[in-house]
Amino acid sequence: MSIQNDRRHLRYAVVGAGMAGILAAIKLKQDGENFIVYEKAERLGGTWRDNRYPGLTCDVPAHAYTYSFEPYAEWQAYYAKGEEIRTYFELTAAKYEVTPHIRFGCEVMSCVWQDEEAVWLLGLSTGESVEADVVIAASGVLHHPRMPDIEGLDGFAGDVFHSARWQDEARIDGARVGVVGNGSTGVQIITALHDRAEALVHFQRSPQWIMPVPYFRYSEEERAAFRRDPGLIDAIRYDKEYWANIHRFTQAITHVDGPEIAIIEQLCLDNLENSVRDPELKEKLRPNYRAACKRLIYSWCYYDAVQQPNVTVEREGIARIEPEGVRLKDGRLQPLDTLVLATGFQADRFIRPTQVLGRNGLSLDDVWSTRPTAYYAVTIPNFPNFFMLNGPTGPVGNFSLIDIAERQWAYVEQLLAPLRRGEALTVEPTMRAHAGYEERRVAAARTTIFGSGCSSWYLDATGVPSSWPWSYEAFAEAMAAPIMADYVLTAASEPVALS
Ligand code: NA7
Repeated sequence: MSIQNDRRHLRYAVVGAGMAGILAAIKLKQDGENFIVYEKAERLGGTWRDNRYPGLTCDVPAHAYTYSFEPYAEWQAYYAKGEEIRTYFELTAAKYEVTPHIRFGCEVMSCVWQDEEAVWLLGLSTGESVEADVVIAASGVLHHPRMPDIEGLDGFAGDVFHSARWQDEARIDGARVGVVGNGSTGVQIITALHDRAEALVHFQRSPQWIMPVPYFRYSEEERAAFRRDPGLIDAIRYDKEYWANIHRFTQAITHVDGPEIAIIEQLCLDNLENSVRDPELKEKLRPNYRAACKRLIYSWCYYDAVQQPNVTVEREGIARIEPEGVRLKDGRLQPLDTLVLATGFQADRFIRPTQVLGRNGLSLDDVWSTRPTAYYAVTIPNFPNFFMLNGPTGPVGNFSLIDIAERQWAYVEQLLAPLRRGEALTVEPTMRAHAGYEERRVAAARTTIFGSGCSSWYLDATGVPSSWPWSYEAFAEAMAAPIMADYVLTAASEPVALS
């Protein structure tokens, strides 16, 4: 750490060059800070680099899923395609000149806090060890594919792969394609493939509620107007109705007997009742849990897709995979050329498998043995100068994770301020503050719609919803001003007792 102009210049290690890592890099660059972004892959973009399946669409309106400081006139439609989003991040990183700060093909294998020097020692996949005063963990949430444990998977004669590992050479056009899983991914793939495959089978272990949403394309005239006047984009991003919807949505999640969730349930039910003609198919598609318990699926065309003559919804359980297709529990075989596993992700990983050791060698794996947790989703006691963007217990739902990461960055900056001013060496929350936060959070989380009786990646290993359980306004308020009394600032490098 060096002191220049009465201001300490810290060395920052940003882990991950996805949406949140690029955000951190831009902010650090603008502040004239010394930082390196470590990215294990050869390209930036995180989830938007890894996921390339046909139909990939962000279900947050495009102009809201955009950095607030970098409005984008080029979105083609109300909901952006994955490829456009990837391009947006690449253009934005280049424009703000952060791409040269990214070390591609360089995975952070370990982060070990050095008590004496008050620095983080990072072990890299290149074999190097580098020091950093501050670690920004921007490693994403859903990035480790969850492969299903289905007998015979390895023996399938056709192409089989996880949705986040799309194989361009796989047989799709004119082929018999099966998709296992009907989260947002499986649903989007079905809507994109029904007019390409000869036969398409959607294997559903549990049906999903489908929220009908508007979809429209922006015309070239509209995009030209956005280019001329970014205020028009702001009008969409800060549209009162959009934010009223966010408010209503969080009210719905957090008040399971309230009018807002009743409206969502009715919209989903009406969608099913009015869109699906065949009574047998309608019953197959009817969930037996409450809408929004699993992450709500937004789609304007899924029910159309599954009613095409070449599409089959298969609710019968999968007995095993055989070389020629999927054998169902009732003995039938669905013959397939290609099998896509849209079976989700290990949602409890966060920065792991990177080994993170805090004060006195305390391991993050041990701290997270019950469930991943962080004080207000950003910091962890005994892990000084370690900040997470989109970390555990933050809002996950049908929200813009960009907006969430920007608010979290504003929070982090306030915690960094005393370090940057040279008034402190380290900052971390007290154990008492974190324990109190987590106790309140778990109690509230149990009462949310996510805990109303369904399986989903929102639940931790103990069955408790893992996300922010209060309103979005409460999250925005919390991020606007850290409770500094809940933090310990140390001027010395000695380990501190955190009460
Ligand atoms: P999700 O939402 O976790 O969905 C995974 C789907 O895969 C879900 O329908 C699961 O059924 C199904 N699944 C998982 N394992 C199996 C096995 N073994 N057999 C059959 N079916 C299985 O993942 P997505 O990729 O769709 O979406 C992840 C997030 O990405 C999404 O929420 C957005 O934030 C973007 P289940 O419901 O558990 O019965």
